[in-house]
Amino acid sequence: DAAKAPAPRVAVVLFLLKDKSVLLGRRRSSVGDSTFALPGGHLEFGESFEECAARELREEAGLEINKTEFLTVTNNVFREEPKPCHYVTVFLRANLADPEQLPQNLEPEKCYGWDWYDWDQLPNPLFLPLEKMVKTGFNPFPDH
Ligand code: 8DG
Ligand code: MG
Ligand code: MG
Repeated sequence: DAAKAPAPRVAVVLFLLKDKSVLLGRRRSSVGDSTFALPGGHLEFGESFEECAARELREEAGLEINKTEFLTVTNNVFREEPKPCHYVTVFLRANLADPEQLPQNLEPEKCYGWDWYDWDQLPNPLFLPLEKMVKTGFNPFPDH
């Protein structure tokens, strides 16, 4: 019932673009366990979307980003999860500040590891919010 329902939260996630590929990690989480997802996390009090993305990329993968841009926002209700939750998910894109920099798995309790995946050969299964976007034909690349 409404009294017990948790409030929707804001998540910021990032398409980190490198050539024709994006950075994905396989989740270790009660929400979307084992699925491939973008780096990102919860918006903290007072942060801009860009600040949140930069912080999450540092915390999760040790990466510095630049040219961060807003892409879109989607509404994601996870009703069937053990702990149902609701996210308003803000999608940004960015580039690596240093194209030679390698992702590190700095939160191994939350992620099995980061890797680059060609946009035309994305892995399966994708985390549902990302899967939904891909199915609509969404493409995060600027020259698209
Ligand atoms: P934090 O404590 O670092 O803030 O959070 P986190 O541990 O990094 O949380 P997260 O699960 O990575 O991200 C928060 C929520 O964002 C996640 O539970 C659901 C939502 N979300 C989407 N799409 C994606 C996505 O592609 N990747 C990530 N990481 N989260 C996503 O709706
Ligand atoms: Mg995260
Ligand atoms: Mg995080």
